[in-house]
Amino acid sequence: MTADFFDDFPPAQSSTLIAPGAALLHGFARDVDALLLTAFEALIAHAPLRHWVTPGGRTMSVAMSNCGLLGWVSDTSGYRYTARDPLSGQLWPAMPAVWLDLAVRAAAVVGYGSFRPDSCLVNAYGPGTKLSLHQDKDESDLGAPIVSVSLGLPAVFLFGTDQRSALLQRLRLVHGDVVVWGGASRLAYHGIAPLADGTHALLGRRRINLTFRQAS
Ligand code: MD3
Ligand code: FE
Repeated sequence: MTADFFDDFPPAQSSTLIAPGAALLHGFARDVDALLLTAFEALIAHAPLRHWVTPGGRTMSVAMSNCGLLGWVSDTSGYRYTARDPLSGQLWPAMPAVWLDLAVRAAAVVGYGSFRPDSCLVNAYGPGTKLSLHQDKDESDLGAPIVSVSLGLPAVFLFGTDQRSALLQRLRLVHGDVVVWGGASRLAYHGIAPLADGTHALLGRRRINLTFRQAS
């Protein structure tokens, strides 16, 4: 068996229903990974990755940036979406066409043909970085799904239900995986376990996650 065989496994089209309303599209982003990364480097040159402070006063271990009409920001006064990057005072960079196209195609595969994200939150993880259990509910239309794209090192994604106390499922997300979170999963509590160290061929010791949202 050669390495070439495994390069195409699992097939890009395969998908798994991981929770009611949540579909994992295995490797859906893999064939455009280099294009996604080129746009990522350009984006962070204009809106650098930074560590927000939570309303509780803790500095997040995930480094973040945004693109699109709105960006997700946090400080001691709360979480919100803003049109401008608080760091520079500039509008967030436009959403790269290759990113938008990928997110729209992924949502359409799962039945959200009218999904048009106006915001993309970029999350960067290094070894040990985690994202604590939370819900995403700062978006105005909770009927719209969120599309997430995983690149680089694998992560263990934790998710439950809309009840914080629910038992958590663990799911490994690898380079190129795309998840569409809609329906009953939209308000599920979720987080990322501390990232295991490793080296990814394209991204090195990093994991990048793109979450596409209809924020307004
Ligand atoms: C389920 N990001 O940015 S992506 C986030 O890998 C976030 O960086 C994680 O949670 C990351 O808010 C997880 C998967 C994800 C994103 C949004 C969701 C799952 C979700 C919203 C609702 C339910
Ligand atoms: Fe989230």
